[in-house]
Amino acid sequence: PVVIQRADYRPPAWLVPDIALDFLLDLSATQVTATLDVERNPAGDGGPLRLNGDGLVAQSVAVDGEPHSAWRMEGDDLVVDLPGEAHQVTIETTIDPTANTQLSGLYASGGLLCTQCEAEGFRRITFFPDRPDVLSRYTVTLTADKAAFPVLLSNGNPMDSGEEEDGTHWAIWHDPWPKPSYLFALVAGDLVATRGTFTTMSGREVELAIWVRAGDETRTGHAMRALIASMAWDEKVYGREYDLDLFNIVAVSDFNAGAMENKGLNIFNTRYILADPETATDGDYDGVEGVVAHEYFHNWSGNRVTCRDWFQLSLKEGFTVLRDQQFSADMGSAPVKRIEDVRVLRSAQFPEDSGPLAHPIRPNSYQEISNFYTATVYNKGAEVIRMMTVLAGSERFRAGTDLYFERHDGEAATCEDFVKAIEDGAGLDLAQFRRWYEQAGTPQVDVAMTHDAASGSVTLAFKQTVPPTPGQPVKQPMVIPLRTALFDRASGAHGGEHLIVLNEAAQTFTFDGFAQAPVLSLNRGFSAPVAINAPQSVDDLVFLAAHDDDAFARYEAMQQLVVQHLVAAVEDRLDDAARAAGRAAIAGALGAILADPALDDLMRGELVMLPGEAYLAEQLNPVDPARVHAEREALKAWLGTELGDAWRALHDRCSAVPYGLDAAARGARKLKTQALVYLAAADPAQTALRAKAQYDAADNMTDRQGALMVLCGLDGPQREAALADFHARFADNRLVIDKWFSLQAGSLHPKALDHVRALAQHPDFTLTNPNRVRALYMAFAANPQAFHAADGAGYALIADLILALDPINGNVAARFVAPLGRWRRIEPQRAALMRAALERIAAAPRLSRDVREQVSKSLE
Ligand code: BAL
Ligand code: ZN
Repeated sequence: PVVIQRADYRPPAWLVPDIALDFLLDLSATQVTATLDVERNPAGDGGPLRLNGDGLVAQSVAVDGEPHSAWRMEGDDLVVDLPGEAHQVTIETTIDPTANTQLSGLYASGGLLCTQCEAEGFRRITFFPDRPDVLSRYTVTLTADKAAFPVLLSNGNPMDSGEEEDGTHWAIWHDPWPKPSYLFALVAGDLVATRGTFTTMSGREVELAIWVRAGDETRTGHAMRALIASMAWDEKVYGREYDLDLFNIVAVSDFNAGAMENKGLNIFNTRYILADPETATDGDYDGVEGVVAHEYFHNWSGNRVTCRDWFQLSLKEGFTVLRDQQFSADMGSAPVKRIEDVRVLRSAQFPEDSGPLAHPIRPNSYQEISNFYTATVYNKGAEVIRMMTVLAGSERFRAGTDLYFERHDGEAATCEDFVKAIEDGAGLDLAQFRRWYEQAGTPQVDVAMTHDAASGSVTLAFKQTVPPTPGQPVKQPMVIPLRTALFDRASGAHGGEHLIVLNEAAQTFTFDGFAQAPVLSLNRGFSAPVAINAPQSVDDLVFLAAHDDDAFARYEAMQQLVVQHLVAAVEDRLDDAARAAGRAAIAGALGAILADPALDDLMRGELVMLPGEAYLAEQLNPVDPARVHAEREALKAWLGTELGDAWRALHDRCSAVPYGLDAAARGARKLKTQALVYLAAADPAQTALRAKAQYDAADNMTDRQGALMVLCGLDGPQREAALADFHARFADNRLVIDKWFSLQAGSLHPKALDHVRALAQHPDFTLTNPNRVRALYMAFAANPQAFHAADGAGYALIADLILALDPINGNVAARFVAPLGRWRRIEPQRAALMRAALERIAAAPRLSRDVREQVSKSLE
C-alpha cells in the first residue's frame, strides 16, 4: 500500500489564486469546466503542475486558451509540464452524480445534487491540486433545469442569476475568501428555506437560511436558534465575527458524516438539523445545537485558518470540538455537558487508544485520510487544548487564541503553529506538553496517598506511564495537569483546590495541616484525559459521591464505586459477604442521590447511570464481555429491586412534569427512563406495563423512545404493539424510522442478533443510506450482549456487512472494522473468532483503501 508520511510534506509546485468553475448540472451527466489561474510557487520545487483526480477523464485540456497536448496521466493524476511563472489552465470533465454511491464529490440524494469534498472529494469533481495548502478564490456558475433544480447554491455571495428560454436557469456565486478545495460546495434542487438574520458585532447584517425539503421547514427552528446563538457566542467568547453577507445551511438525507463546514454553505445530515418535540429526543436537540455550533465555529477554526496538510487535522477539529463543547456548556448545564463529553471520550476514544488503530492526535502516516476522522483527532484533540486552558486560565488562553487567529488568518497552518501561538500569547512553556501531539495511548497515573499523623502532612506519590501503541513501543513522560482537592472528613469541606502538574515518571507532592487523613478528590473536572488508578476505599468514594463540590468528581466517585465492584466481580474476587457489602454501599450511595434535594434532575440522571460496558471492558485485559454484561445486569436488577419503591416513586414524580425544554423538564424525562431501566431489570412483567403506559402517554420523542427502548429489551405483547405503533406512526419520517432500527439492534433482548438479521431484510432497510446502515449495524456493534455472541455470529454479521457495503461506500464500511479490531483485549475464544472475521475480510479480492487499511492494521 502507498503510505503517506507527515515527514514527506513539500510545498506545492504551483498555486491557484483563482478558479472559475462552470457546472452544467444533471443527475447522471454533469459537465464541469474548470479554469485555473496557476502561478509557480516560489517555495515549491520547480516541478510540473500536478492536478489530482479520482476516476476522472479529461475531455479537453487547454493552456492560455489554446488546446494543449503536453500532459500525461500519472495514475489518477493529470500532470502538466508548464514553462514560466503563470498560466491559465482549462479542463473539461463529465461526471455521473447518480452513480456516486460513495457520497464523496458531487452526488445525487433523492433528486438533489450536493457535494462533500473533505478530505479528498474535490478530485472526484475536477482535476485540481486537491490539498489544503492550495487556497483559491472561487467563482462558480451553476446551470440547470429550473423545474428540477429551482435552487442553485454555492459558497460565498450570489453575484448574478438568470433564465434561458430552454427551461434552464443559472446562478453565479463568488467567494472572496481564498479557501482550499475541501471547502468547496454546491447544492442544486427543490428546497425551501427558513430564514433569519444576524447583526454582527461591527453592525453588519447577515442573512441566514436553512434549506430543507418542503414539509421539513417546521422542524428547523431549533437549528436556527442554535446558529444565531453560535454567532453571538463566538463574538463574545473568542472575538470572532462572521465575514460574508450570507450564511446558508442545507440538510440532506444521504450524508457520510454529521455535517460539513463548507465556506458560507454548510451541508448537514438531516439528523443534525431537523428537530421538533414529537420526532426528536432531548439528546437529538443537543446534537443539533452542538453540530450547528461546531460547523459555524469552523468558519474561523478551519476556514479562515485552515490546515497545511491532513496530518494537521486536529488543528481544526480538536480546537473546534473544544469550542462547541464550551458553547454547549454555556447554553445548558456545564457539569452535565462535561460528564457527557468524558463519557464519549472513555467509551469511544480510550478503546481506540488501547487498540490496533491507536494514533497520536497528529498522526505520522496514513493510507486513507478518511480513516483519521477519529475520536482521537477530534475528542482527544479537544482534551489536549482544554488542558492548555487549565494551565493558562481562560483569559491568558484567549490571548493565545487571539494571537493564533491574528498570526495565521488566511493561512494553512500546522498544529505547531497553534501551540506556538498559545505559548507566546498565553505566556506558557509548552515544550514538553507537545508530547501530547506526538505520543498515542492513554496515560495511566497511579497514585498513593500517605498521611503522617505526627506532622499532619499528606504525601501524594504519582507514577505515570504511557502504554506502548503501534509503532511507539517506548514513551516519554507527559505534562498532566490534575485539579486536586483534599477533603477534611469531619467538616466535609476542603481548603481550596490545587493544580498538580505532573511532568516526570514519578513525583511526590506534600501538603501540610491535616490532623486526619483527608479524602482525595483528583482530576476534578477531568482536567487531564488520563486513567487514574487511585485505590480508594468504599467509604471515601461514598463520601465524594455525596459531598464533592466538583460535579464531575461526584459523578466520578459514583462511577468508580461501581467500577471497582464490578471489576472485582468479573475477576471472581468477591465472596458472598464482599459482594453483599459492595452492593449495599452502591445502593446506599444511589439512594442518597435519589433523595438529595439539592441536586437538579439533569445531574441526578448522570449520577444514577451505571458505567457502560465499553468503559468497564477497558479496565480488564483480556475481557470476557459476557461476564461484564452478566455482572452489570445482575447489579442493575438487584438495585432495581432493592430501591424499587424509590424508582417507582421517581417514575411517578417525573411522569407528572409537563413537557418543556427547560432543564427541570428535561431532567425529569431523563430520570423517568432511567427509573424504567432499573425496574425492567428487576421486574420485567410489571415494568412492561409501566413502560407501555409511558409510551402511550408520551407527547414527545424522549419519553416515547425511552419507553420503546426498555420495551425492546423485554418479551411480550407490549413490545410488539409499541414497535408496530411506532413504525406506523412515523412511517414517512426517515430519521425516526432510523430510531426504530437502532432501538431493536441495540436492545437487551436475547434475540437481538436474530432481530438484526431480520431487519436487514426489511423493506425500509438499504445499504445506500449511511444513516440507515449506522442505525442498524452501529447500534448492533455497540450492543455487547448481541455483538459478542459466543459462537461468533455477531462478528460474522459485521464482516458480511463490511464486505457488502465496501463497494457501495468504503468510507462508511471502514467504520465497522474497529469493533472487530479489539480482539487482542478479548478472551481467547472470542478473540479467535473476531480475528477469523477480519481475515475473511482481508481475503476479499477487492477492498477499498479505507477498509484495507483498517483491516490490515487490525490484524498486525
Ligand atoms: N470537517 C468535517 C466535519 C466536521 O468535523 O465538522
Ligand atoms: Zn469539525
